[in-house]
Amino acid sequence: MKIDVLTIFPDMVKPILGQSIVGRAVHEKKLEINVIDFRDHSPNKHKKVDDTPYGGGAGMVLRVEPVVNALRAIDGHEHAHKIIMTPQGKPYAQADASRLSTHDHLIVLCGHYEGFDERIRAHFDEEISIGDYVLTGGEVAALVLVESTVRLIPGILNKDASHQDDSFSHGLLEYPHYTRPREFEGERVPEVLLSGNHQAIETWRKAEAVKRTKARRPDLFETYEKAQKKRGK
Ligand code: 6GU
Repeated sequence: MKIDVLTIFPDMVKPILGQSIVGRAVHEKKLEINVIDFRDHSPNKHKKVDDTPYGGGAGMVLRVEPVVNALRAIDGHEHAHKIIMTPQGKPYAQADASRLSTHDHLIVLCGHYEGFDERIRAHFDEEISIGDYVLTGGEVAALVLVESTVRLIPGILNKDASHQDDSFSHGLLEYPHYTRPREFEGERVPEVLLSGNHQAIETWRKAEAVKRTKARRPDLFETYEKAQKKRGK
């Protein structure tokens, strides 16, 4: 997969993408990430990318030319899936990460300022928000999108199966995990996990996942139950 991130703050995203699973995937050439400063594509001699809004009002608006020029300079941009990060976008969820992980080429625009010129929208395929709160720009949101998407590409995680158990992938939160020591300050690891009985362990983990989801995320639990009923369980 190739991902191009369009931003005016490349240093907000570059160092993060060099770390951990994403960094390793890039290093192993399983993934190509380019961080593009679209300020370099401003037609303005001062490289300005924003301007005051027509009709007046507070704040600045991102101009259309730097963004569209930067977009057109990307190799293969015609066939790429193009996304704008904005609080006005579709609320992001695991199913979106899964869907995006199947694309060969993503282009991700980080929005900024009070807003962007409305004519930018027509050049992109979808708009995504990572939640109902306001960030100063789309950079952190783009990192969320990239990290959650990249880890789902086959061959990127250590074990191919390690995201099969993820919270959300089956509609349940994950079961509790334990490692050594067996006892810490009087708190013991549940006996069943030491039993070596794989059937009993699986049953316990499933029950704990259900209990935890019911308590913490009744919204997810309701969706899960409905899906189970539909499947005749
Ligand atoms: Cl994608 N951008 C900004 N600026 N704020 C957000 C967001 C995106 N998602 C949630 N809040």
